[in-house]
Amino acid sequence: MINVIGLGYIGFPTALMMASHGVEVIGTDYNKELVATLNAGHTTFKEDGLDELFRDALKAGIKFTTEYQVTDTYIVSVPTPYDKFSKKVDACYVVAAVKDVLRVAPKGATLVIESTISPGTIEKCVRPVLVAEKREDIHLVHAPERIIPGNMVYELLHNNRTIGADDKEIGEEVAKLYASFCQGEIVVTDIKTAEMTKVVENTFRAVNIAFANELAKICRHDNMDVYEIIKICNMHPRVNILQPGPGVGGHCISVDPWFLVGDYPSLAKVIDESMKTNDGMPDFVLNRIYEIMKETGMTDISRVGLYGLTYKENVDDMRESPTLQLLESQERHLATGLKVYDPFIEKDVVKNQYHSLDEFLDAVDFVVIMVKHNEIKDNMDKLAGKTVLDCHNICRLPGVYHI
Ligand code: SAJ
Repeated sequence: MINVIGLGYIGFPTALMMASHGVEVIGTDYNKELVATLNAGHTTFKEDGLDELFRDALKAGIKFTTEYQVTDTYIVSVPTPYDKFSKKVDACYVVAAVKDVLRVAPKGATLVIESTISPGTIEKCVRPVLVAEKREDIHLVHAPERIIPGNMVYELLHNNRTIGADDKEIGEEVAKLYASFCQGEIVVTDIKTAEMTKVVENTFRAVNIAFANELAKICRHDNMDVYEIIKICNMHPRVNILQPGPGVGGHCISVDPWFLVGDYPSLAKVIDESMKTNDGMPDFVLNRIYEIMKETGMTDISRVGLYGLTYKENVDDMRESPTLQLLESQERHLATGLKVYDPFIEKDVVKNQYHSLDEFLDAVDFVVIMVKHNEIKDNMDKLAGKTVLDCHNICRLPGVYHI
């Protein structure tokens, strides 16, 4: 039996996937409300194919509880925030979960950590717990998750995986467990390499997004069309530039690269500058709003609306979202009034938030497309006659502004 600890964005789908592929799974989370929601048959976030997977896993007998189980394999997938000042990973949730597991884990059990951690975290923060508790019989493994919100179920099935272990044989056993559902290649390596690969993957993407964002700024400065330039450059066989945008959100690409900056401040220069470039994008958009209002003679900020609150399209996840960053920046400039709407966010989370596209559009003359949800792509004609700042180059109406 596998005990999955932490039933959030990663632990929950992973537990479901294993259960629906014949593995006996019990999911544990200390959040009573979350466990009650799952036990009542409801998922806690939206994701393509997740409800079907949940039904299959329930049929297969998956259970959810707040209790840690006595078993031979644990998978820990709890959040790893970072300290905003030091930029270092904060492994407190991982350490707390490991301590809880050690209370019940039998001799020789395997403890797999899926949470993203910076290289050396297991050595520095987790192993000392085992030593202090005299539990060096426990086998440590790191199996960093790799799935992308919006396509999690597909990617769980198809992505290649990395398993880092002290003991190759234990690594192979865990690889076999993941192979119960994973159709990709599973590489077994050591723990520190696995930790590093995960952070490097997200850093690669962050640096490349920063490059696209920097190009957008250069092109704006000299009135060049960044999208046309990227399109042409990408026709070169060895060039593949990503797309500029209003900023980088989510709990990975906007966070993990900071771990490298925090741990290697004098070495991680390109990474540091890239992260600052991406973090500066919401302010850049705010400035574009100001420029466009000046150009069009608009003076009433309450007639300006931000479309989208989530960190990217077609998900309901708002963690580190560029829109939230922009609204915070607006407040820091002692201004208020921007209207906001997102079809995926039903609760009121910010001021001046709308819950119907039509009502939102009636209330504004200037729309800033912050997120390219399918809803706005399918309703582009409704933006006709309005001032539009399209941060994703999806709107083909005449006179549209870009970042
Ligand atoms: N973005 C751009 N321009 C682009 C692509 C993305 O501005 O060309 C922005 C998005 O709008 C979003 C942010 O970047 O705000 C990140 O979005 P994303 O879709 O690139 O990635 P995430 O954060 O949803 O998921 C990433 C994935 N990592 C990589 O692609 C290397 C996923 O595979 C990881 O599992 C996940 O991080 C994680 O948990 O680490």
